[in-house]
Amino acid sequence: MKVQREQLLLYAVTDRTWVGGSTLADQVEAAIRGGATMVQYREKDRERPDRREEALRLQAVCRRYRIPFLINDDVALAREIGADGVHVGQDDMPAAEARRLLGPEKIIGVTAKTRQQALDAEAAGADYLGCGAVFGTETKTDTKPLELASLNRIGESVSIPIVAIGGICRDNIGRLAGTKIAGVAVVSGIFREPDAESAARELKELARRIING
Ligand code: TZP
Ligand code: MG
Repeated sequence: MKVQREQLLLYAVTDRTWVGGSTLADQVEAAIRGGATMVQYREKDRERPDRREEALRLQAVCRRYRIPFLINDDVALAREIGADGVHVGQDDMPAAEARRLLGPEKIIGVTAKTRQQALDAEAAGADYLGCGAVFGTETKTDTKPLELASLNRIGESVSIPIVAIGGICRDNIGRLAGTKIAGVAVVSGIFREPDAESAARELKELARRIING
């Protein structure tokens, strides 16, 4: 399953920090009902068996809505459960190796913060790039800011679509207007909100306006 540009418009990346009395699967379903176009399971602190079980639950939800479901970092888990793809950072398994293991049909996303990383990822078989952090974020503390000029340079250098990530919320998404992105990847702007569905709905509408004119 290869990714279409439109499927990157509102990319919901999970964080169970704010799940409270709900479940992550319910939160993801709410995000999808609000309009999330793709989902990434990113739960770095969970033990493997719990992660596998939770990933399977989320995958079932995504399948029901025909939304691509990707796993962050863990290519072995993605293979094991038959996820639609993986997202790997620069310190994770190299994209070429992930491609070799997953085959040509799966979606591979790669984090790229420079033009060179973007070109290398494209050459290695990436389907899309995640670029950030475009704004300040509390979700990932070890990430450096990426200026919008650099985001555009990356977008101009490759022919695969790019998504912006990092601190994107309803109040600042408008600042991405005119950049070369196909969509936005959002964690707290959806999952920290008390109503993930309406947060996703609002972000999708705003993303649509800045991306498709
Ligand atoms: N990579 C760069 S910033 C970031 C990741 C995973 C975190 C994005 O989370 P949020 O809550 O949308 O800022
Ligand atoms: Mg990673």
